[in-house]
Amino acid sequence: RGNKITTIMLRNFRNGLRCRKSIGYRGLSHIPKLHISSEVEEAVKYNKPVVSLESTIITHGLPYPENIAMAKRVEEVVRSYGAVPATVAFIDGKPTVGLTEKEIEYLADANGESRVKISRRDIPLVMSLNQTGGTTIAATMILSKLANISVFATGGLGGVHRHGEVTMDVSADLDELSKTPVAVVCSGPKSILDVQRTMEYLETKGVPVMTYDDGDFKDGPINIPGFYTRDSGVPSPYTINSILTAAKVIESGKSLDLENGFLFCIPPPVAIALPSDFINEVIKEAQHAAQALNITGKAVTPFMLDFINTKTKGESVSCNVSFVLHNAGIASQIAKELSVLRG
Ligand code: PSU
Ligand code: MN
Repeated sequence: RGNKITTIMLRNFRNGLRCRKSIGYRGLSHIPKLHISSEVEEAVKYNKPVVSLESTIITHGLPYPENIAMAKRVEEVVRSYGAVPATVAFIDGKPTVGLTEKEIEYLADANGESRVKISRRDIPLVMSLNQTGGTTIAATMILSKLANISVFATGGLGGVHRHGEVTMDVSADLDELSKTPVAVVCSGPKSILDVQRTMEYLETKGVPVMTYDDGDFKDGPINIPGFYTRDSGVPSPYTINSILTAAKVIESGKSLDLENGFLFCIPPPVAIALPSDFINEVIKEAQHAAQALNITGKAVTPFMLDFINTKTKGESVSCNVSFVLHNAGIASQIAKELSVLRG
């Protein structure tokens, strides 16, 4: 009897070994690898200007079909400036830098399938489960860095939410800016957030925040834009008035291997900015609705944006699209200036 048990134990032990070996081998070969499109890879290799673009705005920030139109137009804008666009996302688990048009359509038109909102913490799960989704600013910065892309354009930054000192809802975008050397060109944190605390947090984390002076500000100190509006009421730590300065800031950080990113806030052009009183009222309503419905965590921003879109009868969405296109133009110019500096 003893012998029989020993034989069984031995067999189980051998099976276990075999099993573990095969799981290890198959497991590794099934982990999706980083994919960089050949166009983007070439451009980076030969120091041509490249601008990366996020995709949570496609999957969760804008409604269909405006999302798909925006995703294509923003790439055209980047190209019109002579830079190469690199839209970033996870496609069936694969981290992808430089989506094809088909991939953009697949991402934007979910057709009832779920699309994940992917920030830093979500990445390993999305890869292991072969999920498809849009990358937040944080996740887009991570993949941009892996692809050696220095400049990234988008609409609104995540930040410290209102009452964040109680809820601790602070976007992972802010921590990413402290540890990943990519320049984010955006319209500032949306005024659905606590802009003052967002700035405090970024200061603590060592992130340079600069507002671009487009020449249309009245006299006086320049404030951070409030995304929909030119003025959030919160002072901007720095103001820059040239593309060259922006490029020099990025290169200065790189020359000392500072690991942090950079935040360039581009005020919305005067002609398309929304009046503060109007939008602030809508934001307050959106916030009350979110609280009443107990919306928390990563669902907060998409909920608020959707609510604001309905309340403004689509005006917030068309503003959002215009700002992204405008920011992409400025980011492309910064990327071009960087190529010259590095040339
Ligand atoms: N703010 C917007 N539109 C957006 C986002 C933020 O006005 O689409 C997206 C961006 O991708 C940003 C992310 O990185 O939401 C932040 O989400 P969270 O607060 O859950 O980190
Ligand atoms: Mn959050």
